[in-house]
Amino acid sequence: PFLENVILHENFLSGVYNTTFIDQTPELFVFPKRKDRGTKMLTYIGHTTINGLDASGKKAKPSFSKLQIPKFDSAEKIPDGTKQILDQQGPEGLANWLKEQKEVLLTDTTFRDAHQSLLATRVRTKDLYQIAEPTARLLPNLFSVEMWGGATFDVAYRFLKEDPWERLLKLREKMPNVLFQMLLRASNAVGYKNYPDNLIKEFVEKSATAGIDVFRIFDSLNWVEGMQLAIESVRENNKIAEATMCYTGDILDIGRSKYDIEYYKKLAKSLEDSGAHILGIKDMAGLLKPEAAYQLISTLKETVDLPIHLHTHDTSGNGIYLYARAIDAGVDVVDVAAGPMAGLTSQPSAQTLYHALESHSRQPKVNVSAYEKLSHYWEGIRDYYRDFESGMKSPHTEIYMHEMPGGQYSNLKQQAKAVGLEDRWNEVKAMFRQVNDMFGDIIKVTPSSKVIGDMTLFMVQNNLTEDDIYERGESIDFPDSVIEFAQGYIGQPYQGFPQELQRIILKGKEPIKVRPGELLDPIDFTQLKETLFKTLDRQVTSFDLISHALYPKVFMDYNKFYDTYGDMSVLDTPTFFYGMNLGEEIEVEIEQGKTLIVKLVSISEARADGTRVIYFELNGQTREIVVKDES
Ligand code: 3PY
Ligand code: ZN
Repeated sequence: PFLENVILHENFLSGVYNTTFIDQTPELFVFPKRKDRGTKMLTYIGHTTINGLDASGKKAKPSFSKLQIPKFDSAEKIPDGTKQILDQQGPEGLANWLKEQKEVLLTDTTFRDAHQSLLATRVRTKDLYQIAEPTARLLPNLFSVEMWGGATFDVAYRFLKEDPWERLLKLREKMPNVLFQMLLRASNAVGYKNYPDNLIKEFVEKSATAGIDVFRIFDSLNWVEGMQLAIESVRENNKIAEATMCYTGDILDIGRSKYDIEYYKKLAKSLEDSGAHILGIKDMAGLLKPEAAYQLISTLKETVDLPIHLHTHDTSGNGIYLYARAIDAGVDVVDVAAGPMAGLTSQPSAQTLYHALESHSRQPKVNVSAYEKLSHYWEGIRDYYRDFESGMKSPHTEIYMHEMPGGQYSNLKQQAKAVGLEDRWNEVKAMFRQVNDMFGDIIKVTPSSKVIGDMTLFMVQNNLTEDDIYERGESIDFPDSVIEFAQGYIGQPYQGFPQELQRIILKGKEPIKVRPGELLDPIDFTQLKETLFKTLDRQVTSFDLISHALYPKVFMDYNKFYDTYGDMSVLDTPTFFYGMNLGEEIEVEIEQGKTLIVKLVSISEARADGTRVIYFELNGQTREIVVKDES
């Protein structure tokens, strides 16, 4: 600290120093004390109390009802489930078992896609952890729990200030019986761009070690070449490769022939040939209509010899009906969420589907009253995250026109608002579809959906029409993601790029034709480990290395937060988001058996330098924390 004090001192920085500098500058010998855990935590609570989360402005902490966690006898053994079948029979054995089941099976997405699509991915590990064991005990007949991947990885670091690997490890411990499933964006892993091959392999291997069993692998352009490496890596780890096709368009619309039933048949066949154990169908926007679901599943059942797993979003309100038709056609597994976390941009409700299939021969074997018990818990949790709701209140059938994925709708709306286009949202939706058509009608899912979204906002904001792009395109600077897409850096679209538009966007740059991963230098993990060890000044795990390789800045920012405040995943969610109210007392279990009692006693007026003093009691002892009021 002495050297740091010297080189950061303003006189030293401005060159005003000589041999008397040290004698005359006693503050060089004042070293910041390493703060203890309690002080760090109070600093976070104080900061959030005064400034709100991310300096978003202080909001009073609402009062929430007590969470309803189902009780169970912990001495009783957790019933076996699909995880034991995989462990005993391997992925092929599991796939065969699946094909033999008469009833349809369920994947519960409450821990991942449901909150990604309804609550901007904000549900914290603590809230998942405390319901994990009750879920394992009450729903042992699930096919799988989708609980990782997609946007949950970066959002955990970025906004929740927690480690996604820890989430996986902790949940695995509490749910030893049901398969854990993740969403893997093939060569984009859990990111928004292509990564080097060795990073993808390493990511798959470590995810498998940490507890993932089923990898739902998709490519954002349905480009099978871009998925092969991920499929092979999953197979090498003896886990389940659910190779997935993304559904777009409408096979019932004969006027729109690009993605017809033949397209999906060929795609299914090549996914089977690539080594899939399960065929996934990912209807990320909820465009699959009931009759289309029936035709698609019946046809694919005849085309491939794989179990079929269907995923949809209930945005239009047609989710249950399309599942019912898919179930008639023989689909093996469908994705649902617990009632309070279902519907609209999320998955259809598990309980609704159960009741809809009353006296149907394929009604799922789940305990519906157990689902209701778990739903009491989720009702409370959803309320915790009320600030992250999208505002969609009723079924949204316009989805069939604009085709935005469930997870993107609220996001793009926020982005539009941020650039002053809130009142032009209807125009934005229409433009989204128009841009899709200009780009040759592409598959839209992370990250290709982001390309369309970026171009849409760019055009609406700059009042550009399609004609403007062709007439004045040479002088237009397109968004980076659009240029990267036209260069082939997120893969090759089916039937290629529209050439004229590609030429205008690239302005002489050469597009690539190969897999981007082939061109990227491998990550040097040994070197990275040394560098990180030095900068973080702690032991570096292989999970840290992967996270840094995927998201260098996000990962380093998270570590900085951790150094300043410590592990804030221990706080209850209302305190994490809102801080504390005056006079309030909370308990924080900072490690097993070690609980701190925190009371917020008083807050001073802002002082001349804009700071406030906050008086807490920590286990009965007064503590003062100084926080800058950023309002
Ligand atoms: C993701 O990639 O995160 C998705 O959920 C895409 O639908
Ligand atoms: Zn989804």
